[in-house]
Amino acid sequence: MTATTNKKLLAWVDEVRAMCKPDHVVWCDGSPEEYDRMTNTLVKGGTFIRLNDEIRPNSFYCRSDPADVARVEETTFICSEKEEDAGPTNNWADPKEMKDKLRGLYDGCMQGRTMYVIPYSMGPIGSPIAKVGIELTDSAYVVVNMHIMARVGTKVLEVLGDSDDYVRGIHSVGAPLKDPKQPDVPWPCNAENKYITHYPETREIWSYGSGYGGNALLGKKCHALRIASVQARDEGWLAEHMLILKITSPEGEVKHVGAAFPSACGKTNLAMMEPTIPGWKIETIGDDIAWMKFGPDGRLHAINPETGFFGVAPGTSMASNPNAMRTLYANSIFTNCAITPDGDVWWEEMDGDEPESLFDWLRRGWRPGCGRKASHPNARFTTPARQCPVIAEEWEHPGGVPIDAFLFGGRRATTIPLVTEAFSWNHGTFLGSVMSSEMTAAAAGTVGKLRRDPMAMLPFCGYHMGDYLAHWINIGKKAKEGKLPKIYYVNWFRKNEDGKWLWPGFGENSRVLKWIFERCNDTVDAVETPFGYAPQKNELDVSGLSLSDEDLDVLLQVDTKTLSEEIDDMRQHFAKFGEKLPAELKAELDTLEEKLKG
Ligand code: SAT
Ligand code: MN
Repeated sequence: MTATTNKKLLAWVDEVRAMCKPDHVVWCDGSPEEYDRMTNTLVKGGTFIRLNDEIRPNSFYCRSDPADVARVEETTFICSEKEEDAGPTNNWADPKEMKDKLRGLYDGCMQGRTMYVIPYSMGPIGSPIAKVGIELTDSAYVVVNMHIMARVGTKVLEVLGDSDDYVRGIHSVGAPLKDPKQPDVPWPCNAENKYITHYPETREIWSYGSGYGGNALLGKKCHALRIASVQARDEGWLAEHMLILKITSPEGEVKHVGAAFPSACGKTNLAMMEPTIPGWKIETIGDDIAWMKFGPDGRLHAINPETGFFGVAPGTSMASNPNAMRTLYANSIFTNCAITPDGDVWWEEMDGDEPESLFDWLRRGWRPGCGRKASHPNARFTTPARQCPVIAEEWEHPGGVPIDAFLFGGRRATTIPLVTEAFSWNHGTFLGSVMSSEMTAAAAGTVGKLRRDPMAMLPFCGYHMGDYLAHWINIGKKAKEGKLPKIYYVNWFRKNEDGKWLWPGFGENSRVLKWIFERCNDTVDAVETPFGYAPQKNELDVSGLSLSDEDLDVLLQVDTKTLSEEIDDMRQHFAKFGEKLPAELKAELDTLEEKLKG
């Protein structure tokens, strides 16, 4: 019995079944019983290890194939009808050719496996900002992760009804079990043939070969960013790689902030931060993705389309992010960290002493000082947002929350100051368009290399980046006077000449949020620099911090010399967008260059 009479949906599922030839088709109902049944199956099959129920209740440990540990950007494609619509920063392939190639790979690719039909809603079911997707997958790991990350199951089919308005996703690990006697492996994948492909015009996603993270949990980056960014452009809203947080002042005044940082640059930490300044409160709405539409009040209102956090485990601790640690106390899935002899998980920089011995993410024995990392740097936890002790009460509000400020930032050891405020919407769009970061392990590639990553959307924008920037400029034109969020550029990662962090970061970032809050209320002055308005030294609250005066100077300073040296690189970055580069952004770059010449 299927829970829908949607003829087109049934026909599509049947078509994919005929192509992939699974042994069974199962429609996911999204129930807790289904979750238990499937986690038990994953334990029996050797993919999951149940963690010690007394330490980490109802939680599971998982190790991926070492050849499948992160998003693969080289084989992620935007298959728009026209190549120019994918733009210079995306891989493009002709949709027909790509589909022909994938049909070849998909042919019989689910033999010996079950094809699960996962109806999901990104955003509260029935919210005017939410969207439905259907993911067909042969990975039980994907099903249980999707249970945590999105609203899944029969209730989604009910709201969908007979509508055609949903994103169609096909996912296969690409590892058929052709011989019934062939034993399965704990982490099936097809390491040599990974394809993450998107068809923006037809709102489709075809993914093959990888079972990891954003490659496989199609609701996340594939749908909520790459496909949704195209829908957002068409329909006049924003789909962004942003956390959403709520900040309450000691006087009880509330503001909401959206912040874009590249993967593994601390979005989860900022979203759940425990402020160190007395009287201020920070609560979480989302840690990765924001969908925003203009509300009846003319302001941008944001929802978190997800229901869970797929966060980087190493480095997460009671010191760096206590609220994440409290969230993942139970009912969570841990992938590619280490496991202790008493059946708990461990990763680098977790609290307390290093365990005397454990098993690392590659199944080898591990001891402190052995010279190897116990967990993969992109090891992840999947944990329910509702368990977060600082989740804001309005986090599932169908209308979203009004956004007061946007933050852009990345990892920059030099040049970029702690915080600057954009002069205007266009200037803020400019700052976002040239934002840059040292690369992390979240994507396969060179860690530490500097790349310009506009609005942290470089790997996630489903269309031409020049058109995307123009969409930002247009949002500015469309908005009513005074209704748009103010824009800030931040950098927590500045280092001194000895390579030491200058800013303590984590909960201390609340000091910067406080300044931003006060700027939004116009209750604090700022100094004008070529890069934007910077805090006056005595107006950033650093009371109680052991921060030398010189270090604070360096942190707040706009280093005109090193910034001038980047102008050429910014021009080259812009040159890629050709005629699609909005004139407003070129003008901002010219102005910056002039100002830096002083
Ligand atoms: O693997 S994900 O794309 O979900 C994580 C990330 O890169 O942000
Ligand atoms: Mn992300």
